[in-house]
Amino acid sequence: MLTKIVEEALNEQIEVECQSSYSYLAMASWCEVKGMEGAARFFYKQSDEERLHMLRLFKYINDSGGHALTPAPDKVQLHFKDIMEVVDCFLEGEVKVSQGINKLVYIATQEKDYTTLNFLQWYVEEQHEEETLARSIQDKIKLIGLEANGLYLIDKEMGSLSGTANAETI
Ligand code: OFO
Repeated sequence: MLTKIVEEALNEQIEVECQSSYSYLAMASWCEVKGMEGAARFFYKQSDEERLHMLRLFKYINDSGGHALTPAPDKVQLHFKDIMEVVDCFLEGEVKVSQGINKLVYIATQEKDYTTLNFLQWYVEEQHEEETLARSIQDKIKLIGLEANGLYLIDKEMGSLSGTANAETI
């Protein structure tokens, strides 16, 4: 059984994951219209994953006697200067999600809710992987540069990342 405090905190995280899903959808669309099909595939997949992270929280809250609340996302950034800005925003988004997860872990600890703490471990690991991924893409873009050939390589690289990542289910 969840305490009200934990339930509210989990619902706040639903909002964060939902917001990420919409942000990445906008990034995917921007990449697609710029002809970067590989990067678009990458962000469509990231967007889907964030939705699954949100649904995982829905299921957990409802199965634990709480009520998962469907969020209304805020407006997201639709236009970007270049692919570097997109990836910078991606990393920023992941850092924000990690902060939310860390806050949740803190609250669950304060509330002595060990079941929720256990549930959150998956998110802790996931966030570590996602931040690492975003930083590695940032590093590669810096290395390759944004000239014509560079853009082609970055797109190819990001497309291959979307193909190799594990499929997730809730
Ligand atoms: Fe769910 O935010 Fe990253 O993966």
